[in-house]
Amino acid sequence: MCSKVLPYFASGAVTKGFGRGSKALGIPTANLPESVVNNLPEELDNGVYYGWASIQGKVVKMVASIGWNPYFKNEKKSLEVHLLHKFENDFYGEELKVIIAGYIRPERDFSCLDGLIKEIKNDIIIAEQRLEEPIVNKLKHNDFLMINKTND
Ligand code: ADP
Ligand code: RBF
Ligand code: MG
Repeated sequence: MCSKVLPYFASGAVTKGFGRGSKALGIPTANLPESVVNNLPEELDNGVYYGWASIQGKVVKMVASIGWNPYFKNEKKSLEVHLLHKFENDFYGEELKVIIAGYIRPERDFSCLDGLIKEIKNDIIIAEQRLEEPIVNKLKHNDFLMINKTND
C-alpha cells in the first residue's frame, strides 16, 4: 500500500447503504455518497483503514472499508465508515467528515459471516491502538473536523 495520499480527507451527507442489516450485526456503517466514492484517488487502494470522523459536532475514532465488499459481491464500490462510538439515533443525511489516516489490510472474501465479523472486530482493536500513536492521534484536532458548516 502506497501511503502518499494519506491522510486522506473526505466528507459528505450520510446516505442509505445496501441495507443488509450490518446494524443487526453490531457493526453499522455510515455510507458516504457516490460522488465521494467516485472521486477517491486511484492511489487509495481498496481495503480497510482507520482514522477520525466528525458527526454532530463530535470527533470519534473510526474504521472504514473502501471497495466492493467481496463477501457480499457488491456491484458498486462503497466507502463505509463504522464509528467507534455508541449513538442513540441514526444520522442519515447529516454531514460526516473523515480523515483516513492509515491502512490496515486488503478487503477479503470469507467463507462465512462469522469470519468477516471476527476480522472486523480485530480491525477495531488495531484501529484503537494506532489512533493512540502521537502523530496519528493529533489529527483529531485538525481544523477539517472542527469547522462546522453552519454559521453558529
Ligand atoms: P445502511 O445499509 O443504510 O448503511 P447500516 O445497517 O449500515 O445501514 O446502518 C448505518 C446507519 O446506522 C448509519 O447511516 C447511521 O445513521 C447509523 N449509525 C448508528 N450508529 C453508528 C455507528 N457507530 N457507526 C456508523 N453508523 C451508525
Ligand atoms: N466486506 C468484505 O467483503 N470483506 C472485508 O474484508 C470487509 N472488511 C471490512 C472491514 C471494516 C472495518 C468494515 C467496517 C467493513 C468491512 N467490510 C468488508 C464490509 C462489510 O461487508 C459491510 O459493512 C457489511 O455490510 C457488514 O455486515
Ligand atoms: Mg452501511
